[in-house]
Amino acid sequence: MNRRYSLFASLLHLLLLMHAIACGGGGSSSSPAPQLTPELVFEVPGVPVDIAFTPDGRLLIAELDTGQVRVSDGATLSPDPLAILPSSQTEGFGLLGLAIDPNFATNSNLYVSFVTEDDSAIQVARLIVTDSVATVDGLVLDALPVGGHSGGKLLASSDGLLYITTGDAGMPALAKDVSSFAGKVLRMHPDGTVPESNPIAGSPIFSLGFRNVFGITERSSDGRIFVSDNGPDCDDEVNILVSGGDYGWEQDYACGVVGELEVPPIYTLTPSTGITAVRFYEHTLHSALRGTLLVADFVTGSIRQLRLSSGARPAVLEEAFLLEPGGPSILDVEVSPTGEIYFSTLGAVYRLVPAEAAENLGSRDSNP
Ligand SMILES: [Ca+2]
Ligand SMILES: [Ca+2]
Repeated sequence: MNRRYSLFASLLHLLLLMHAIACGGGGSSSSPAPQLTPELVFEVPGVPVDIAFTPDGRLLIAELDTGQVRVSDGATLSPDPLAILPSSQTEGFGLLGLAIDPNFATNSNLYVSFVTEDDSAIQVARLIVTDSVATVDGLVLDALPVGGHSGGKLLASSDGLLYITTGDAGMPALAKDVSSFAGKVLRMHPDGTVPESNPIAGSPIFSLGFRNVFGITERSSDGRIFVSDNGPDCDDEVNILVSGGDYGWEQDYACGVVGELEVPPIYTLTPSTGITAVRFYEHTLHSALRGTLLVADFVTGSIRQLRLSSGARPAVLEEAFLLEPGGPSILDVEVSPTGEIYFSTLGAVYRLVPAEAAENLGSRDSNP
């Protein structure tokens, strides 16, 4: 347990320190009584840093510390991994992210990102998943920079392209440097070639000026992509992703200041809480949530729900807590094909269930 909790120690330490010294608030959250409550689905032996559903309802789990891609039917965890990536054993490195191809039903493609065993780089690989095993089919990208901020989150978008987030590798000056892949969102064809429509000819770079992007999600209603970025002691951000956009992180960054040529965030949190996941909820199961952006964080263990306006420059219309602060640190949030909200923590996977049903279950248990 100590090892598990120490894996994110540097991030946590920084953010807790910040909390202690911070004054001034972030968003003006309203906090209606939560209608959904967490229910433990299963514990995970490693650190489930990223989770993803296949269209047929399997839940895949990337374990940061073991390099294993695990599989679940959404209720129990299989003891046998789908794959073990040759990834770093250094604390905090390892298997960083995974994403399911939107055409998974026909091509069975899974994408993963991981720090290599010698800690020299991050690789993005394409795998083919069968019932019980996933095998590497090729490399999408190699030689991405490694550091304290490594990003490594993936989005296989409905446009058929793969978006890859990086961190600034601890060197803020690289975030706007187009000769480096640090501090960027990259975009590739899944076969490892660079899309001709990328903003810089021949380069995987799609947008720049990021510190450490852990959250990336697509709004299926209009295909727009949103990313979070983690600020230092200020300015955790949610951003809409635009081709060639500059998101402002740089050496000597000034809190709250957006340069004239930079893309302004649509939402910020100061003091920052370490946003780990953003996910659009577009299913009909929980109709009150439909169209909202779920924003989860590491420090307070909360999930916010933001209702955004449509269009190229969305604004936050409403904000509330779906899951109040005070729970375990959240690493990822996903929506199952049946519309249930799942999230992973440092050692488990939970799902949100109607609070009323949970209470009824509780009272039934206490009155056998
Ligand atoms: Ca995920
Ligand atoms: Ca920014």
